[in-house]
This record gives sequence, C-alpha cells and structure tokens, in this order.
Amino acid sequence: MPTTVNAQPYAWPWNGDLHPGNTALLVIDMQTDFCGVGGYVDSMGYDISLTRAPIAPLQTLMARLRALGYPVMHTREGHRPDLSDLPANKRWRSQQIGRGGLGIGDAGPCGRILVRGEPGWDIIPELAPLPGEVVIDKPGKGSFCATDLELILNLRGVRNLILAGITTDVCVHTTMREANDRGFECLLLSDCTAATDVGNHAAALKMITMQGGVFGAHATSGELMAALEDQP
Ligand code: C5J
Repeated sequence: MPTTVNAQPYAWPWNGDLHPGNTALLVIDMQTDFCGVGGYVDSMGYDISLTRAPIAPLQTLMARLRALGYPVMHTREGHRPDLSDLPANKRWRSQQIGRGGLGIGDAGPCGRILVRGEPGWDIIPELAPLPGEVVIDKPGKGSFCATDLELILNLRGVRNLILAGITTDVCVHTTMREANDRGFECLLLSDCTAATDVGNHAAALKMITMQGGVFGAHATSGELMAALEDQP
C-alpha cells in the first residue's frame, strides 16, 4: 500500500514509495556556529532563538526515524584550517557584518569561525550524530558541492530525501535545489528548519509550493510521523 505524507503542495512522495530502504533524513548544519551562543550567527547579531527552534522537534523526529530504521545523515559547513577551500569573496562578505569585522576563518568566542575541528564548527551535542551515521563536511552552502553525498545516497539506494536543519533559505534550500536537480524526491520539514529571518523562512516554504512543487514539497515533522505510524 502506498505511503504518503500530508504535504504541500502534494501528497509526498509523488509515487507513494516511502520506506527505510529508499528514504533518508538529512540534518543540515546544526552546528554551534549557526545556533549556539558565541557562534557565527550570534556574532553577526542575528537572533539564535530562531535557529535553535528546530532542536526540540528534531530530537523527537530523529529518535523516531532511527527507531523505524530510517538512515539519519548530517552535514557540517566548514573550511580547512589553511582556508584553501574558502573563496576570498565568501570570506570578505562574512567580514562585512560580523562584530568587530570578524568573519569566516577568524578567531571568535567559539574558536575560528566555520573552520573544521574548532568548537563552534561541531554539531551541537543535543543533535550529535550516532556512531556510524554519515556526516558530510561541505565547504559551501549546498551539500552536494565538493562532497561525496550523491555517491553515498546512490550506493544506499536513497531516492527520497527529507531535509531538516538550518538555515531554511540558505543551506537547506540550496541543498534541496541541488537534490531536486539530481532526481531526488525532496521533503522539507517546516518545523525542523529555521532561518535567521522569519520572513525568509516563510518565503522559502512558499517557493517550494510553486509550479506544482518546483523543488518537492514541505510538511511538518508531525505530518511525516503520522504517515509513518500509519504504515503497515
Ligand atoms: C549560512 C547555512 N546561512 N547553514 N549557512 O551561511 O545556512
């Protein structure tokens, strides 16, 4: 029997083929730099209560999906300590808004901002990956750019990608667009994502619903879990 989630703008996935063998949750960039005190987003003066909002619903969802056997994967945005993978324009732009001119690669309260191995770069303890779960280190906003994510998803037979994490309008949307172009069937979870601006979060959700679901669909984690509980 087909399984679908009560999503917008269509019942997801399009073909009703939803099971642990073909579906994975990708939790994007739940790092201290994006949602912790003294991290990158905090140092830019944005309200981290927004980017922390997905933590509690994600804890519930991840526990449920793990119990049902669905793979949970994670990403971290960050750069090599020598910054050889950091485009100069990305660094320069980040320095325009950071307090005291601090930008990516500079030393802040949580170590060097978005540099691999630094305390601020790590995934927050509340959502720490379990041993054996895939963690993708990415230098860009999209999770497919300069990573082995596509190879791993294909080797595991994943066709449906459930997207969560931060930020909705930047790394989550970029990843959803990349995945959609590669033929993956994408569902973005509206309560398990957040942006640094409430309007941008809403706009990112609205964009998904255009053209019959131009990048896929969106739903709440409750709607997803209700569909999974109904599975035979
Ligand atoms: C940003 C992200 N916003 N994870 N990164 O720079 O969305």
